[in-house]
Amino acid sequence: MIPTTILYPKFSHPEGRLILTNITKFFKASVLTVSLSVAASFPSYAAELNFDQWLKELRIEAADKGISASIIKAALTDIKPYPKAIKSDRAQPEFKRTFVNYSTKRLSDWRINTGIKKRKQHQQLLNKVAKEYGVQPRFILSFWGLETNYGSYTGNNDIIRSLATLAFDKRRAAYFRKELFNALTILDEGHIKLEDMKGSWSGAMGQGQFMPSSFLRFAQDFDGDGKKDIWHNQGDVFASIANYLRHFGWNDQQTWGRQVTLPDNAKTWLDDVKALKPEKGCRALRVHTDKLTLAQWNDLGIRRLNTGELPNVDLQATLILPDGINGPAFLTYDNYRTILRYNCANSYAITIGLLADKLKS
Ligand SMILES: [Ca+2]
Repeated sequence: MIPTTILYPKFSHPEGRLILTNITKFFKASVLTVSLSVAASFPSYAAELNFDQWLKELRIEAADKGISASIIKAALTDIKPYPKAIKSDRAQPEFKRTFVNYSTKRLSDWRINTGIKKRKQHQQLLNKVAKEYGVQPRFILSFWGLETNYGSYTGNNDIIRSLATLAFDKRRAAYFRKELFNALTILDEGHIKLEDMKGSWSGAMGQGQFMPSSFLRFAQDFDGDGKKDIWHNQGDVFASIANYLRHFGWNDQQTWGRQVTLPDNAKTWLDDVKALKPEKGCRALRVHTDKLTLAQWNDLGIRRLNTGELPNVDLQATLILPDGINGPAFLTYDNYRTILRYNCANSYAITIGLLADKLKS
């Protein structure tokens, strides 16, 4: 069975939530502004006619942008909108489930055991990438495992067709139009063949689920064959994930955070440590506390899961209670912020950390 995480891989890129929010808004708005028959049977015949006209204009703009004629002809002719790209947002498990449900499902025995096998299988390559980019192998494995089940499911949607559908759709047209041109640039540079350029319905591609803009900024050609092949080449996949994390400040001398236990009196001081001025950045941080040192957390009675005192190291951490005060508690370090750059969701980021812990050699 395919886990839900890969049925909805749009969350696996940084802009995912924003896209969802906007598409959700679109659907809410569409009930009021578009006739029900059109909304239910998108694309309508009229919409298809409009789409063809729109595509024609897009081809002209692509040529203006310097995309080669052969790519324009191959990629932007005879395509139809993808109803799936619009429909796929309708059921979103991450909004309905608690952190514990989300995380338990993803931290399956299969995912952990496969991760351990993959770590052994790719040990040399992982170590090489880890050294060059400064990201521990277990974190590269964790993103790979959570995003695409270690590359075994990267999405079967034609990227150009998906992006064209979403660029044609009014709601986030500008964003997806840019991503569409980015995708054409990737084709033009010869990294992947058109027929192999597959991914999520929202345009996230390859084993690390990069949006085209992320590809152009961060994808790596680790094996030096001239192609950044994040679909098939293991070195390119690992290096691209690591390069993304490095760019957003990963520190391989630290971990992500840890699960902790709260003292019985936590309720009495929780309000005092609530973030008055939440950190800038993704909104998942708004539900974290202020940053305190581990020594300060220790003084407040926070302990490791095994009830021992917190490590005596000079680190700052925020506390996050993803399911409230009666659920699990986590202290998170700077690398946690980097994980959120991949996908701005606490459930996701904590699960990445917990899976990485399980994949430690
Ligand atoms: Ca390569």
